[in-house]
Amino acid sequence: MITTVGGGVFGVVNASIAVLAGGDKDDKPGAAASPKPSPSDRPSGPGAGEGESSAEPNTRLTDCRNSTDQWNRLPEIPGAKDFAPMTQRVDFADINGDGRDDYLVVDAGTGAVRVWENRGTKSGAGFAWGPGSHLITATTLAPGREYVDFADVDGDGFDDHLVVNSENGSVRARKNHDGRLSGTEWKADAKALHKKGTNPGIVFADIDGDRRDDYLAFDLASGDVAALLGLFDRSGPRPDPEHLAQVVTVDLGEGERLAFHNVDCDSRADALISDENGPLRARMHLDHDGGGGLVWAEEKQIATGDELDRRTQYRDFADLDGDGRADSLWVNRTTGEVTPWLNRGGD
Ligand SMILES: [Ca+2]
Ligand SMILES: [Ca+2]
Ligand SMILES: [Ca+2]
Ligand SMILES: [Ca+2]
Repeated sequence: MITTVGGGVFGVVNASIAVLAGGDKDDKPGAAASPKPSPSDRPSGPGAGEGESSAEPNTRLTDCRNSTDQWNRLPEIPGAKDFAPMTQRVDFADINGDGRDDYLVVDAGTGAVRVWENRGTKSGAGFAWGPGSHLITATTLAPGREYVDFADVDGDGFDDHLVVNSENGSVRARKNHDGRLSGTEWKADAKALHKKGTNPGIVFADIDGDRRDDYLAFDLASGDVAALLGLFDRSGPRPDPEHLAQVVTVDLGEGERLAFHNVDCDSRADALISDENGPLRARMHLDHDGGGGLVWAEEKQIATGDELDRRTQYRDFADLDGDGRADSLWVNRTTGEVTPWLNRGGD
């Protein structure tokens, strides 16, 4: 999933919106514990995968406790051997539906996607990965306008393959069945959010906690985030997705990115503001206000990011251990290597 919107990076990442700017410093989530970045397993392709069930709409995550270790740094995830940074990006999505996001390499030119199944980690050890394999060998993409993303738009627990048009906001979705992509392609225009002349950043996240990833459009100029809730269901595009004109407003500073992921113990996506200099701030999504609006907590820092090297790394998010909370990842732009920080409650 591409998680970031804002500055120049948008379109290359998955569930965040970002405004890139300068800064230097590292990004290390919170007061973090236990570094020991000894090299470990290498990502290698999707395997079978089981498929545990996930949280009920708007309920607390069953295994979620805000323990005291906050962010737990695990050994580095090696990048794919032949990773090509000029044309490829690292992404994470749950392809086999086991709740853990798998490691992907997406080629922006050919649309090819390789996947390495995330086989989990045991008590602080590094993650184990299946062998790399092609999920998709090619996808036709309009150069400069269309890009590949992944999100679970129909709520079945498998992240679906999306082609997003950044110019007009339309989405082509291919449903993921048991780790494979079916032949059926769904299309949604999302016109409600795309007025002529606007070009908002698009990300997908579950804003209402019903397990379906919703369509979010971030307008950098105003800071407003609008949404189409439930653009798809299990049978295809819905004719009347609920339009929320103002989900939340976020004022991004230079070098900051906005992303939406759940980081606490409910199942609703929270707003994450990542500073390239390191700090990570969040506005927790509390609930509906009863009048159709959403309630958000005040912004607070949830990670210091002290050691993030912004020259070589950027921050992304994915749920690597499958507990329902997004973990913080530092991705090396050149090698595709990832430093994972498991979310244990933040700062
Ligand atoms: Ca998985
Ligand atoms: Ca799905
Ligand atoms: Ca949340
Ligand atoms: Ca997690």
